[in-house]
Amino acid sequence: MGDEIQEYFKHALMVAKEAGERVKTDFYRNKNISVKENFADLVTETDTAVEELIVAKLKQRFPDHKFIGEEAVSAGGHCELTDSPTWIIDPIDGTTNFVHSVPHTCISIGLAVNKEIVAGIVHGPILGETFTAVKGHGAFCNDVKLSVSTIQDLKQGLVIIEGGTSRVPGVLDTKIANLKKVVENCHGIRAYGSAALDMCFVAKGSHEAYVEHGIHVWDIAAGKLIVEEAGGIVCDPSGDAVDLMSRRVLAACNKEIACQLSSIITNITLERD
Ligand code: LIP
Repeated sequence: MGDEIQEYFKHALMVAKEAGERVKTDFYRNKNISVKENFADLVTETDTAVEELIVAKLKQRFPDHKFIGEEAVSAGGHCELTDSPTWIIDPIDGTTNFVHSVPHTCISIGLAVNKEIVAGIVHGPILGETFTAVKGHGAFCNDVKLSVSTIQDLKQGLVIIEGGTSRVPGVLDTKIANLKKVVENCHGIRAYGSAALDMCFVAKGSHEAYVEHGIHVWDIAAGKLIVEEAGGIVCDPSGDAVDLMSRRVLAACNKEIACQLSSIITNITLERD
């Protein structure tokens, strides 16, 4: 299986880079924008076109594989993770950034086999950073090996905590309360607007943790492996094992930071993917 995964990964990396060229071209143009769940949940023509491109290229080479793509699911498609090799795709993670021409935007492609992520690619075409991981082979950014931060005290850490796209009052109240607790307990908070890149920043060691409620499996599939292969941990914000379909995640450089962060967070239960 190891050689096969490497082959899948290499092909997907080529496809991600090709898709990145389309994202880069469209980034500097006027965008054709639509809304999904609410006025703050955006999709552009580029999201749809890039997802179609990625799925077509992967399907051509791996016709038996399954797919979970953000825009196909938003349009009513299936979101089912089985034991079959499944490509989990976010064509543009950080769509709001893309719309506003903020460079923190990326293509995220994760490959699950037996429901476990075995390869991950987070390609940021505007930032010029490509994060990759294959299970058991480490995590890299532009071919440089990544290692998480060694800080063990949250009070010395920099934490990423996102607002997300939900505008439901109760959800927002809990998020704001969480934000206050986190800011009271660390060096500072950041929000870059892309879950996949947020996770890669933990993998890179520049941030100690990232926590978010409201994300989807396509936002975190690739990032999960990249964090783990860089030596970090990915769990549920409650501290339990992560459930990729539960719409919430905590990534940290180590168990100590994960526990400290988890102990001050109030959790939100959301409809599963
Ligand atoms: C976005 C995430 C971001 C989160 C938003 C949204 P999209 O993904 O990456 O971190 O805060 O709620 O889910 O929609 O740009 O692919």
